[in-house]
Amino acid sequence: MANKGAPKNKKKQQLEQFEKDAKHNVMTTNQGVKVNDTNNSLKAGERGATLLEDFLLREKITHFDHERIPERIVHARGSGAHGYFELYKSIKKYSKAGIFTDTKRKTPVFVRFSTVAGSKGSADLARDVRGFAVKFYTEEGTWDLVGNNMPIFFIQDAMKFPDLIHSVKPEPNNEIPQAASAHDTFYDFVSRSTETLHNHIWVMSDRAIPRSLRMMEGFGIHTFRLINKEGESFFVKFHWKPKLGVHSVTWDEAVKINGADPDFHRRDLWEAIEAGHYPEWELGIQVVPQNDEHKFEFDLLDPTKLIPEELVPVEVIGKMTLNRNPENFFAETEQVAFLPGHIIPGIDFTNDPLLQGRLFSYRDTQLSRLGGPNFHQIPINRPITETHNNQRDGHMQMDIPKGQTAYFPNSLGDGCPHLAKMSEGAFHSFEERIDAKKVRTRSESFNDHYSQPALFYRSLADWEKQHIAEAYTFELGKCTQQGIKERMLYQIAQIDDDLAKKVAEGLGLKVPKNIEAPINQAIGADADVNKHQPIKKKNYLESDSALSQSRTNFNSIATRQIGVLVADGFSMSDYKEMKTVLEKEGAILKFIAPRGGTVKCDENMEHEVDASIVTTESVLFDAVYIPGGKKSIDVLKNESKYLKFINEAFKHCKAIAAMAEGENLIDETFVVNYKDDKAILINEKPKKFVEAIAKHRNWDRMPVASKVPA
Ligand code: HDE
Repeated sequence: MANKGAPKNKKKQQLEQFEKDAKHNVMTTNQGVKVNDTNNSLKAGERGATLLEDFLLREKITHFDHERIPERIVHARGSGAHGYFELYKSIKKYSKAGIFTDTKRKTPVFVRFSTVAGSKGSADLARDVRGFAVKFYTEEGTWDLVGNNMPIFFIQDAMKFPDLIHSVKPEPNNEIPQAASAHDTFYDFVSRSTETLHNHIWVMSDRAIPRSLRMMEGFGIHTFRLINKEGESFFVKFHWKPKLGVHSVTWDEAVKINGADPDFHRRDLWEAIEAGHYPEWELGIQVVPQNDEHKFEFDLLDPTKLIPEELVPVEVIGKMTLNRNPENFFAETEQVAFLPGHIIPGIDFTNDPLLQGRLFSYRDTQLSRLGGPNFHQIPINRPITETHNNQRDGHMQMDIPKGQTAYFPNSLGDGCPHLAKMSEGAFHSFEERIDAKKVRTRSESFNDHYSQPALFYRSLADWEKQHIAEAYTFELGKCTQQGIKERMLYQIAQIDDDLAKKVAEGLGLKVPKNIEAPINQAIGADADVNKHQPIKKKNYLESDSALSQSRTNFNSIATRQIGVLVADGFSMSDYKEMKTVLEKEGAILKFIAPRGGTVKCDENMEHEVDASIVTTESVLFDAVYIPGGKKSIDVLKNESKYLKFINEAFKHCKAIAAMAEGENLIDETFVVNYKDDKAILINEKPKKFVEAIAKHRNWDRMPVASKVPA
């Protein structure tokens, strides 16, 4: 089946080119010595021992022995892509950064998406936060915006990060569970650290199981500063808004996708880019003038708080497009080093205590991950600007610095490199006035731990709320300690009573009225307990519509995967009519037949099969289409895997369309009420199917769909 711009063609071209190039290349050692046997080691006689002298063997094996570098302690599992950023309009009133003032620029970027808790080889659909790290190679130096797909973080102070991560990682005695938060140590920590509850409820929401990396938002999380030419500072939060909208799968799908295709997100990103469906995000900013710092009910420096868009609207200022896959996963996606400390003139930090700690941690981690202080010389980490300074030597120095001087000031080297003037674009930190005592404490303005999780929950549609209740029930159901579950129930009740009751019912427990204090203290510490207790929930905003996925874009079916269920004898005219309309809208149709190879239509023509029913699963598709054709339907009706395919699509509230005899196949399944279901279309025009797919899911179906035993 010929899909427009299908990945296969490009791949073929690349392979041909590779073969062409390879014809001119002769195998050599790393010293350039030509090699004529890479299969046999050097031996003392045909059946004799291998000789130590064999430098070819030793070079090959030694290199292989050292192929792995330590995986990232967090965000180990990731997928990357190249692209560019374009500015729609200058924001020079806020920032002097070239990328924010020059609308003619196309700034190259490299993006790495990731899960947090799992190892490098873990499955993509773990319930987890997703990393969303962007490296902008700007003309004034590299800027890294190292964010997540949720607008807030779990903790308020960098000091707690190792505790948070140790609690969520596999438990140290048995290294279980992999890439999962549903276990005792995590909830022991969360239930005792109320600042985590906001990010935690986002993790219980559908945001933690995205349909695609291309369909999730990104956030810089911390409040940063923008600095204009006059040296004025504005507080700013950064947002990435996906053009395809924010969409997720259900938990039942996530669990199944992890088995059917653990690389689901990585493959989806790769294939979309190969097919020329370049993912796009708009960059938005929320700007708060310096003088408004204290006008909110929460502290701008507290990374567990978002600024509701109802209070400060997001101004869209530019767009990022990802249009090139890496050539080599290790060299680029694995070796890329993001540092929140990589900033450029026009942007600056705030005193957010989490951000401040990150400014230390990321450089430090690269030293052990990438082996030394020269990691900036690895091609993916090199800035596009020239670099000149007096730093020298170290592990894996790739450059050959010239000259006699490596110090400043000098006269022997003509004073080079000279210091840059402000007028030449030198970086100058914002001169924030500070007059304070040195203290090891936290500001009391950070103590509101319940208002924003409650705001998030209130802002969601009913189906999103139900998913959250199910997620809490699942996660806590996996804990073994009743004390932990009860402490969590108490905390959930501080967010929403009704939610806590639902979860308690699922756990077979009661919501406790009280729990033993203190919660946020190190047990046995002498610090002032009350100072760190969460304060009572406030209600400064009833809801914030930007928080609900029910308000996202539903205007496109581009890149949606449509499973077309066929066997020999399927109706070609039904298929063609649907294909023409769906492909025009950018969807991708895939033939799923009882076997691989080809399948014959009712006009006796052969068509390539994309997947045999035994190699694929319903959860890998966004919608199902069943063309008519009696012979075809008679075969499909008798194959339980097809019935399961349709049942699951129904259970997951997906659009299903059938033509003519296709209805008989639907009759064999658990699909019910389909005459009233807007996303079950029998003998309808393709346009209706397009509309139903664009809605992503028909959540109204949830009450009946949840009863389907698939
Ligand atoms: Fe990270 N984080 N983090 N983090 N983080 C790392 O750096 C750390 C935090 C985020 O694709 C590590 O190079 C500390 C917040 C992303 O390569 C490490 C603290 C946010 C990535 C590290 C935080 C993030 C990382 C591991 C608390 C969202 C992946 C490997 C102070 C704004 C980047 C590495 C990539 C990676 C430390 C908190 C996002 C260990 C100490 C908040 C997207 O340095």
